[in-house]
Amino acid sequence: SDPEALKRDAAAKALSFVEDGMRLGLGTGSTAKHFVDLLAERVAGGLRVIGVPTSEVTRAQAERLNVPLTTLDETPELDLTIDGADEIDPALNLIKGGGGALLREKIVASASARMIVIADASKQVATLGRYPLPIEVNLFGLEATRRAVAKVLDAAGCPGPLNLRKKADGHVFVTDGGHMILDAACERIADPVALAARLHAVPGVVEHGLFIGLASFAIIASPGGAEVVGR
Ligand code: DER
Repeated sequence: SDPEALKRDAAAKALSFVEDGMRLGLGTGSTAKHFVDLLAERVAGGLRVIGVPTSEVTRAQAERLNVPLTTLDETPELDLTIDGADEIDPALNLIKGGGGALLREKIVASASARMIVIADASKQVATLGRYPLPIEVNLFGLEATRRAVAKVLDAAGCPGPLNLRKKADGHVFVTDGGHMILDAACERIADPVALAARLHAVPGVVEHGLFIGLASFAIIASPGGAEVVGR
């Protein structure tokens, strides 16, 4: 079946884990979009939930669909975050950030008791890294940060290149948080845990797309149906 149908299947299965009264993290991306669509239908039917959106795009969608929203300041502890991923390895470590929302996504996932990843089977990999690793960086001293990040990536065996993300119109992409994103071509990341720590140690790096130990389980959709994949 077509990829959108698979994404919708995974989103529908994730909805079965949502209970009345839950405080939810609302993910970003095309798969999470299906989840918010389906959640809104349940809210219209009387389901009582509140959600913290992980991006301005998801906020706008939720507002348009009348999904009640809150902020992480008002609701610092969430019950469940549902979000997509660009890559999922067997330990449920993720690469995220293809949609540029990784900073709020990681903050919201970290504030949640559980995080469910929803994806079609194309996201499952044996080793992370074929998908370019997004690294969110502060504008101040961008070139110095870029050099420092390049050194860390070299040491981790990522050959590069390290590209500043641009929008379709050629202008530099700026995140909801006002930062820029460097996308690192690694091919394969032998030790995601070590790379995650080394990137955080670089001043100027705000966040990166390696989500280590945050996903509780994944819901993977394939033509045979959506199945739960544990850690
Ligand atoms: O940008 C993100 O982090 C998205 O969640 C991404 O990881 C998955 O987006 P997709 O569901 O559109 O593939």
